[in-house]
Amino acid sequence: MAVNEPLSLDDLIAIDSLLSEEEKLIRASVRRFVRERYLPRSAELFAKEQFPTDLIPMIAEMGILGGSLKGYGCAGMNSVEYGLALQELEAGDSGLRSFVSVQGSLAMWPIWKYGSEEQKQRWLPKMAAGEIIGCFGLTEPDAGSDPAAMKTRARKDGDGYVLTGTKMWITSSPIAHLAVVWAKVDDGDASSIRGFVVERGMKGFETPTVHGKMSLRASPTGEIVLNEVRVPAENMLPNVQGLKGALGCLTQARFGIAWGALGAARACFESVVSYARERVAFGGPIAAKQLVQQKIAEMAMEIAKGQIMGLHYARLKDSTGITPVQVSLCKKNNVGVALEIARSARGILGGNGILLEYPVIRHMLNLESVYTYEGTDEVHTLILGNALTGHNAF
Ligand code: TGC
Ligand code: FAD
Repeated sequence: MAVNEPLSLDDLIAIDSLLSEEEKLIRASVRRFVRERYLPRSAELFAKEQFPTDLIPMIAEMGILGGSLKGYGCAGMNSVEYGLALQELEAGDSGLRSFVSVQGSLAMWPIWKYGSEEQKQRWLPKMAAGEIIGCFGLTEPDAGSDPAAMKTRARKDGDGYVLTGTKMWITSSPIAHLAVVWAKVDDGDASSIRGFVVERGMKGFETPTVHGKMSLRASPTGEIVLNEVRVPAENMLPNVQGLKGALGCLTQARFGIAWGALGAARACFESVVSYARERVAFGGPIAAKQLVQQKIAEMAMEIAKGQIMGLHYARLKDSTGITPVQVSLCKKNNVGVALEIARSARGILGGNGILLEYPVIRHMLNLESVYTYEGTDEVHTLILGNALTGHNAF
């Protein structure tokens, strides 16, 4: 029987007709960067738990650090351009995308949104250029899904604050020059929470690395230990108070993750289609077996639905705006399907599926973190449940 050339995912989804030339250009340049600069090293970086800091200048040059922000040396991309860039990065590795998400949405965005003009001028241009690396400290050893329960305290002291506490699971903290840290002021409740820019070199600030992760191994994860760190008042973000400050940053980052995760899913899909066309069992390529085709068809279907959802909400974000609940829908759906796709692809590769030689197990393990961070799958389910029923089930 004749064997045809396979239809590409891009052609199936046919999203290009809905994209501008600039959007396609950004996608192409990030895709090229990932293929040429990241993928040849991806397995080794994962195996050795290394983040490629040497690539930071090139990432900055593409305009993706704080890419969706306007002014202060940032590229001012629209949400589709930014989403496509993150998707291409995550087709390389979730750790690469995480680095960019944290820098842009969790470290630069709060300074851009809640900071004084002086703070913006001081930090943002250098962060966009990749000369200053930031991280975001919200989670604590005993407060992850429920950040309102944080124990970190900022005690008012003269014209500054003294910060004490421990933040856990902090992406990029081991390599960061500054940390946006959220703390309750004095003995206040969640309504007293403020954001502080804590700089490396401040006495009592340490960022020990978390070792032994089996996921996001190419992303440097650490703690932030604050031992009576004196932070001047001019390092406090003046324009927000309460948990909504930190949660506002998460809304930005979650949106990017919803796009990014589909990049990892696409990489798994492409790997598995080419493998299935070559791998022979019972006298023929496994691509010709109905059960394998069912899995491949379902993968493509879920990626297509996720892409269309992402595109819709990105356009909406740039026109009328989107709500945190809509962002939860996107994050939960796209990360959930990406993880299922990676697991299914792993199965199609058989024994080879557990080798780092193929990208699938790396993506699968990475997506386990993506499923948990930025609001676990359950947290987003309950956010949606609350919105749709009016009953808070937390
Ligand atoms: P709740 O009473 O619901 O809200 C407190 C205030 O915040 C407002 N708000 C939001 N604002 C902006 N964006 C959102 N997504 C918001 N969600 C809530 C809300 O309107 C309220 O404002 P106001 O003016 O009335 O004070 O707060 P709650 O304590 O009941 O918690 C709600 C819950 C559970 C949904 C929230 O705590 C939550 O999302 N938990 C998950 C925590 C989380 O996602 N952590 C992520 C840490 S960072 C990370 O993982 C980085 S990974 C690295 C990478 O990105 O690659
Ligand atoms: P918990 O909150 O203890 O949750 C444990 C389980 O209980 C989960 O399945 C959860 O869904 C479930 N659960 C909790 N509450 C409920 C409920 N009410 N109903 C039903 N189920 C519930 N944080 C940062 O601040 N900055 C970072 O840069 C950062 N980077 C990270 C990088 C990695 C690799 C990882 C793994 C995490 C990172 N995090 C970061 C932390 C991440 O956001 C938290 O792990 C996440 O929010 C979950 O918190 P937790 O791990 O404490 O789990």
